[in-house]
Amino acid sequence: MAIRFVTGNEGKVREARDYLADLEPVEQIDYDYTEVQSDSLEAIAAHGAREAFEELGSDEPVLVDDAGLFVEALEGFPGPYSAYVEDTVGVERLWRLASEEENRRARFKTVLAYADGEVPRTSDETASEADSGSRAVRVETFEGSVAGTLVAPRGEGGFGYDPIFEYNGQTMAEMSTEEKNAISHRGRALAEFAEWYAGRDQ
Ligand code: ITT
Ligand code: NA
Repeated sequence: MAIRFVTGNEGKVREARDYLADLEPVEQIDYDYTEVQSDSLEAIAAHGAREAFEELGSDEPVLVDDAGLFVEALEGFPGPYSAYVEDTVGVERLWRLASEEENRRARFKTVLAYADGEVPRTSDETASEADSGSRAVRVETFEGSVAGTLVAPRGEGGFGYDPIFEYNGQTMAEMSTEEKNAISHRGRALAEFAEWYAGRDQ
């Protein structure tokens, strides 16, 4: 069964497809789930996955990915506001802000939230109760993070903040999708997810 990746970000889909190629096909779905106001990527992603699964109908599972760049010297800014900051001031100006600091360390984090309808029926629930009313939803979350250094923009690959995020001498925009997946926040979260997914319902 295909997994519906609910995101407007094609870069995320490319990475998930590359990573999950042997597991399941990944289909991109454009659905604007409510991004709850929260400092927690996990809360945002879990809420989004539940809502998308409920609203989109069909039994195909959904995946949501909420990510952020946390700059140490800027108290974790832009963190959960990373998409807003990229769209407004942009990556180049965030770099200029960070370049004023002696400490250039930063961390990328992502939370993948997966939702499907496979909830075991509880023992006190009758069959007719289970078949009527709202759908049961199971939500599982998977986290990944990577520590790196902010640098002046380099590289043409990747997306978003990749050109200013350096890991082991290379920016993530200088890496192939496979190289980035091997070390990135998303690659790590995808690894956790793939392991759980392969053993689910056993
Ligand atoms: P969706 O919410 O539709 O999935 P988005 O791009 O808005 O897409 P996020 O809110 O999770 O996604 O993204 C936070 C910001 O971080 C946004 O500006 C992304 O471009 C950026 N970002 C996310 N993952 C990244 C990665 O692996 N490398 C570089 N930048 C990334
Ligand atoms: Na977003």
